[in-house]
Amino acid sequence: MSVVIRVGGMSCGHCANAIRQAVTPLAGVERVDVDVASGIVTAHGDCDAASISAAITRAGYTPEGEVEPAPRPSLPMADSPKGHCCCG
Ligand SMILES: [Cu+2]
Repeated sequence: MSVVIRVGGMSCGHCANAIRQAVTPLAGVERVDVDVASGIVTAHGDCDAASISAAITRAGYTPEGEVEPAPRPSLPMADSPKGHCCCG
């Protein structure tokens, strides 16, 4: 069982690390994948979307809702989104 959440505000590897560190300690989470390019955070394990969203919010990012854990087409690299970034 995985939880896949779209997250706004991520723009670099530091953002990915911040989210990974926020979500990994949660109960039931075994592994966290962060895809900055497509703005997708996947938490693997027996975990729930609400607590993961809360942790993402605490880390300073914006959970934008759960998405289906389906394989996705590779997206072209978008311009770096403006907005929150831990490293400016
Ligand atoms: Cu960043």
